[in-house]
Amino acid sequence: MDIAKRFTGNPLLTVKSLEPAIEGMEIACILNPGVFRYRGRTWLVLRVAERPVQQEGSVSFPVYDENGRIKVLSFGKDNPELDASDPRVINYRGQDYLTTLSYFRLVSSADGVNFSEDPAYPPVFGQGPLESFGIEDCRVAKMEDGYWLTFTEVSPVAVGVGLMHTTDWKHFDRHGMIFPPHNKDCALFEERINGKYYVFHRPSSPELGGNYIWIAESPDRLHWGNHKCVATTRPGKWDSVRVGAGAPPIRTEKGWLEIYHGADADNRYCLGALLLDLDDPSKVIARSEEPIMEPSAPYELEGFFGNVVFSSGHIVEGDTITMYYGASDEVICGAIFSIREILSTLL
Ligand code: MAN
Repeated sequence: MDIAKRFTGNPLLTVKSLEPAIEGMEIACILNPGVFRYRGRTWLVLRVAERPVQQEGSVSFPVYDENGRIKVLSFGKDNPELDASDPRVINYRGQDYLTTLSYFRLVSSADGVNFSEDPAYPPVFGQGPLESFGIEDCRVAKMEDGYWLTFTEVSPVAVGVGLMHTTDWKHFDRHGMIFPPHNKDCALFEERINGKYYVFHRPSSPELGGNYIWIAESPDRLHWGNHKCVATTRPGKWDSVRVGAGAPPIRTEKGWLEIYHGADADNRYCLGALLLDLDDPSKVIARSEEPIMEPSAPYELEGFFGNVVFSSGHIVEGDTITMYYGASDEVICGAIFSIREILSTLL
């Protein structure tokens, strides 16, 4: 049952809401934000995806070269060695490329609905060879020593998880790749449990296993071990092909509540919930049988990559989760959930 109360003003941000940050490009999508409170305002770390205005008959997209400069690659659509059947990724002669280059933009709001950009907080771009196809889908964990960002790093050799730390959102300490390929959907717990840091992550094991949610622990957030699988895909269900964690989990009386995404073979992305033991979050207490949110609004059904609701951030106040989510891989929307109501679907 879909129990999300969508904002009436959805979508809150579209490709028209910002100017492109890379010269000569247009914004193709704004999606999957990390969310946090800072200086009395609600902030979103947007994933902005840019590419050149597309010409008839070819597909062109930007990448960083070895000197960190943007270069544009272009392939003719009639080229028999090109597979451009997915709007997000193409394959040419066995090599995968992304059709857009993603980076992060910060916007903030006093009312949680109207967001604007402040030039004092410039965009954050990928750096170095492991981010030459961009950075994506940031999760923000607010901890006692500042904000910790986990995000996807993409390059010709890997899709993996990167880590950054900031206290002022102007200077970032980059800690490199914490989970090597293939891995994404990484969400830190915002507090330690029995002295240890915890994280959800999503390795992919194509031969044996699949795209499952794992948990790991660490003494310092840089070195992770004691990995355990907490949620697999479920044949015949809405989360039959891919599952991945969303925002940092929420501490509730009943356990850690994690809203995760699940996709089926048609690439339809819905949201469900996991409830995990407060003292040992590798123990799953309950899991949604049915989605708590599924694509239904027009902006969730049609877009750059339709039939997608994808969450990587929210604000929690008492019983209320205010979630900001990516719809159709193209726009940013808002929705409200009640924690009590989610728990009642689980227990
Ligand atoms: C998938 C999608 C894309 C993303 C790539 C690389 O294909 O999630 O949006 O760019 O993976 O992470």
